[in-house]
Amino acid sequence: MTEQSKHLAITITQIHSTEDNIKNSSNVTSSDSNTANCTKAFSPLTLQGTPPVLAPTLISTETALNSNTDVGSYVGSYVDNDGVVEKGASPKIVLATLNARYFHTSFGLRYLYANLKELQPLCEIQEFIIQTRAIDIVEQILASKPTIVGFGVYIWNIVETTDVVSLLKVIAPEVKVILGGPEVSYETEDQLIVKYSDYVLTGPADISFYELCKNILNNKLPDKKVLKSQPVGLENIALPYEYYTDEDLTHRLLYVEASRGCPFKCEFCLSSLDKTSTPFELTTFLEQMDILYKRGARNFKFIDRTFNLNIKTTMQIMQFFLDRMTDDLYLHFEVVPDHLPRKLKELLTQFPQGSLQFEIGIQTFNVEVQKNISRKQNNAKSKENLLWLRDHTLAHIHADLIFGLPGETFETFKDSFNQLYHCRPHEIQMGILKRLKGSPIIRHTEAFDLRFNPLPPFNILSTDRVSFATMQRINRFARYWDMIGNSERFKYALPHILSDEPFDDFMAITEWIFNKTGQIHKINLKKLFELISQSVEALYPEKHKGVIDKIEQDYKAAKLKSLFSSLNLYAVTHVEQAVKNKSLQRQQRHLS
Ligand code: B12
Ligand code: SF4
Repeated sequence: MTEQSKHLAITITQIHSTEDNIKNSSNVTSSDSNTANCTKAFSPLTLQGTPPVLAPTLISTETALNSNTDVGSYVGSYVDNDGVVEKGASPKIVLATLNARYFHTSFGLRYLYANLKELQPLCEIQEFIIQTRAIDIVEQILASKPTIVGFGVYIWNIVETTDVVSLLKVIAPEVKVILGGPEVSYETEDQLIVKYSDYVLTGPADISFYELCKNILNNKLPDKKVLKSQPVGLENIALPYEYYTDEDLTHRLLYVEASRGCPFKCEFCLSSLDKTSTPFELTTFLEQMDILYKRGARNFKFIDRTFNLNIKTTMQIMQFFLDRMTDDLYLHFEVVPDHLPRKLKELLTQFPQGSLQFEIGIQTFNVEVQKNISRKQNNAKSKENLLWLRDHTLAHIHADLIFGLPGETFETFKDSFNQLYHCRPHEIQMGILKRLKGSPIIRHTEAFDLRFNPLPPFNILSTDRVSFATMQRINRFARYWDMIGNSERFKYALPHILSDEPFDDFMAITEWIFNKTGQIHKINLKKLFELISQSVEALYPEKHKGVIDKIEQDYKAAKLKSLFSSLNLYAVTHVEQAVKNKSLQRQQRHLS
């Protein structure tokens, strides 16, 4: 933690993974709780003064409580476990979540924090990563002596957060635990984590979290455990951008959103439950972007579900960044491919190399499957635009497919992959369908015999048209494609290896490598070069000679230390030679 971030109300509490503290949730026997016990009723107040604009001027919890900031009637007395009364202590709210990796920031928690009004000085954000041991997370949270702890719960952290909450409630049962986030917003009552918690606040809780905390601190305890956030107009929500710390700006991904919601209805996606997409007020949004930019932010990830919905707004935002272009500015947008009007195209051609990444959901080109999942997509236009983006812009194109959708077969998926490959995106990410709680696709479970993993990430295991074995083959294909295709490590060789039917070719390579290694992870890069060469020699001997030069080109670009000539590039010859050597040895033994 930097010296500066220590003084911010947001503490990015990253207990970095070391061998000692990674996932070894030992049993807790400690009664060593230092958690405070609130003994006084509170009433709300208004925080004086205007909120700070830049993160470096944020009020730290300590500063707020020791300064003239009026948090008067929230200040009460606490009894710790030893019965010692801490006079003048204040209730504390900790907002915590476990991010997928350090690089990711929790945008949702920053919204809750931004909207806490007079309670904000009592609150602190603590972000962790899922690799950290639950017991260490609990220790860190309880060190802040919280009265309330709110957890952001998502598909990537449900298992680990359940561990954390269960431990926390054993050690400090008096701490009120509030859960929120998409993973606990649906099928709520059935979840183990919910049993351990005090309250669950479903849906976007920007304002409702504040209200619930206020009620708890005023001893007006809700009579229900599961509470629903009421819809709030975006104009009533305070924006969270000032709560990105300097550390976030330099080392982490900054999520931003110019709009919320999606008007489309793709059934595998939680955003299909939104009625429409609503924009944030553009001038205010751009002012915030400008502040971030002036503070040094250069890495912006827009999470708008469909960034190019309202072209006028899209263009204003893109022009805003184009006017501020630097070598290190990086913008990520999710776009629908069948909606790129001429004016927007013209603007896109002006962005330099490395500045734009487009994430483009294709999911499937199969019209029947698209119908099954209520996805509207103009396939011809999408393909035309993908090719146009590759030919006329320097944007990095990441395109998504989903395998396991209702009605999809091995053959139809193959066809989608081949079509997409010929559109030349830099990356094709093959996601496996997941059963997201609340997503409408669940209605197809019986009709298409969709069998999902009961444990996170709830991935599909088989359907009426795809066996488990086939699903595993595709999983391996996707994994190897990430290592070989998406990594661009074989950008010279791969186009010479794959034919007009790239799916079949790459599936053959996948199976050859898997049969030989039994591994889909931890294949070192030097070995991968050897395996590619050997698989081409075994599967497509006529291509091998021509491809070796290209593999050498890729090898040079990878800047690995060993010489290319030292690689073991021949499978068949080596196997044949080895067999010959063995029989020669046998003959010699026999003769001697
Ligand atoms: C960033 C992101 C990620 C990041 C992780 C970020 C991190 N912090 O570590 C990465 C890229 C790793 C990721 C991965 C995946 N993600 Co994702 N991701 C998102 C994304 C784009 C943005 C999240 C966000 O900031 N939203 C904006 C804020 C304002 O909304 P929010 O986070 O939901 O927070 C609000 C409420 O949930 C609530 N809330 C949040 N926290 C708390 C806490 C309390 C106490 C309370 C009361 C309320 C509350 O109030 C907040 C303010 O309104 C969303 C889509 C979206 N636009 O939301 C998908 C989304 C969250 N992801 C989703 C999915 C499906 C996945 C994947 C499974 C996709 C895949 N590969 O197949 C993987 C996970 C893989 C795994 N290991 O399990 C789903 C949700 C699934 C779920 N039930 O959690 C979403 C909603 C996409 C969708 N539309 O379907 N993802
Ligand atoms: S997949 Fe994309 S377009 Fe479809 S509902 Fe989800 S966010 Fe909207």
